[in-house]
Amino acid sequence: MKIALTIAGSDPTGGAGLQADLKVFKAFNVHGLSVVSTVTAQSTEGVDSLFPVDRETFERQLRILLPDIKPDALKLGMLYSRWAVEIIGEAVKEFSLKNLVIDPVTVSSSGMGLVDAGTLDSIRDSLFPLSKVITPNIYEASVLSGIMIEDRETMEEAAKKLKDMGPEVVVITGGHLEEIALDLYYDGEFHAVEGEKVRGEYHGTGCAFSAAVTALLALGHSPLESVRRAKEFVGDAIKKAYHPGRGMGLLNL
Ligand code: PXL
Repeated sequence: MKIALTIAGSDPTGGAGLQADLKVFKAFNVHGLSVVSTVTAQSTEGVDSLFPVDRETFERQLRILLPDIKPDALKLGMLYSRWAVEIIGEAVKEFSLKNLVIDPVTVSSSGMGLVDAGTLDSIRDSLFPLSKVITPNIYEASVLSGIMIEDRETMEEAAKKLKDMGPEVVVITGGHLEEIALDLYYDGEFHAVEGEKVRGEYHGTGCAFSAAVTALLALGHSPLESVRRAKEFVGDAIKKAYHPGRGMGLLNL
């Protein structure tokens, strides 16, 4: 069985974070490993508070796990702390980890900041060069590239600039231009990855998408095929979404 690792935050609702990632891995019949960076207290109505694990707790999880099991792919979700970035960079090199997918999480869908000062810059500077695929949404891509994305042209400009920072593939998600949900894929050439536009706000779509890309890379698919299939997977999960609480809908993963 292929193996994927998520390094991410815990979301008690099960809609995002490492809980969602593990469900997605399972949906692709990939064994899931998880290392927790931060515990969140949240409901479907929003994130209440964040409790980053301490440095030793974080580092030890990786140091004990990785000599035993080597994942075929891994994804980074919410890291919060800047030191977590250093520890991951060292581990990726030391254990020659391949197929690194980075979801540069910045804020929750409810608007809560999910990164400490400097963490995003550090992810860009030290982890983008080690990565296979990065999956920023339009907001994250704008922050990381310094280019305010307003249309297809600025989206392409930002994708080029992000690719120059080191990843093999840049996927900017959530381009709601006209009636389709357009994701822009760039590996030196542009590919539009289209999906049906579904109205409404769903919790955890970014997590589920990057987890699906990770699972598909672990299974040996090309990055473009992985992104196309991941987009279809998330589209289906949105169509079957449910509302178990008082707030946002959760994907049916
Ligand atoms: O969707 C971003 C995200 C990632 N990880 C965790 C989260 C959220 C959003 O709330 O809670 C743990």
